[in-house]
Amino acid sequence: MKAGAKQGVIIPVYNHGRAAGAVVKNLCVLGLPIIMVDDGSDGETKFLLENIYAEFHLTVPVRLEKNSGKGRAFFAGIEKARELGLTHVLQIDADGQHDANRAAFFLSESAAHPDAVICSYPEYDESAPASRKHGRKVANTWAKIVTLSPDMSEAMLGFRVYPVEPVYRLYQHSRIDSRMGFDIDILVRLCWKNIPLIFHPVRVVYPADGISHFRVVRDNMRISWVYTKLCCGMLLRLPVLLCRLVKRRCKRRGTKT
Ligand SMILES: Nc1nc2c(ncn2[C@@H]2O[C@H](COP(=O)(O)OP(=O)(O)OP(=O)(O)O)[C@@H](O)[C@H]2O)c(=O)[nH]1
Ligand SMILES: [Mg+2]
Repeated sequence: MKAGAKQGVIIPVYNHGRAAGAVVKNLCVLGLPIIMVDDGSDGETKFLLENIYAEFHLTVPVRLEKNSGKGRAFFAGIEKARELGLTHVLQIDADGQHDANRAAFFLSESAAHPDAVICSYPEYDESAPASRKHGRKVANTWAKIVTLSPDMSEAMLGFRVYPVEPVYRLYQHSRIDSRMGFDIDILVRLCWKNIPLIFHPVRVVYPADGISHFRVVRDNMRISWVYTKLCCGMLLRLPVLLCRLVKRRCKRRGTKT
């Protein structure tokens, strides 16, 4: 890791108290601070989280009294990360769907490429619902369009390592979606800022007893609204994005513009 780099983890938690314990346990081997943002969860999760905080001393609790959405919860985690002096954070869901064993590799990639966001794309098993797989394809096609970046292979999966400062600055200047459109919105905007994105696979499972808060109609409408705004943003940035695309193509062909 580069001198001065300090890594940690952010877990936004909304009513995933039962699954969160195993996630934290798996991450403890990293020996890093684990910021857990309780996004106004119910009494049961609140109680289970108290037990987790007592058992795992690397956890750093943050509580939002009112449920505010994953994006808002993540930003509360970023504010705490800055307070702790962290420079890079791994974002991982609390529901145990992401393979936490990949965390060490993603963090080592971040240490090797500290300016980049280390992003993931999912490797599903048969437990993944077809509707979610299909929805993801559509969303990712739009992500390529609004960034004009063929490299933008996956915009929805919230298993990533972010450099803290660029993300914090982005929140100061942009209105990033506070709910289910958050993972897309933040990545597209970081890509617009020319922050490098590096993608690696991560296994994603959908356990039969898993709790998902994703509501197909409501959240797909939300995501469509986020993309509508991002399309407008893309049109405003079109000259810059086109220049970048041409430069990248030329570089790949080994010619100079
Ligand atoms: N949905 C939702 N999740 C939140 C919220 N606040 C924090 N989270 C956390 O964000 C993560 C993703 O939530 P999920 O409900 O699993 O949504 P998802 O992973 O996009 O949807 P699935 O693919 O169906 O599991 C989990 O760690 C939640 O606990 C919130 O207000 N709504
Ligand atoms: Mg989930």
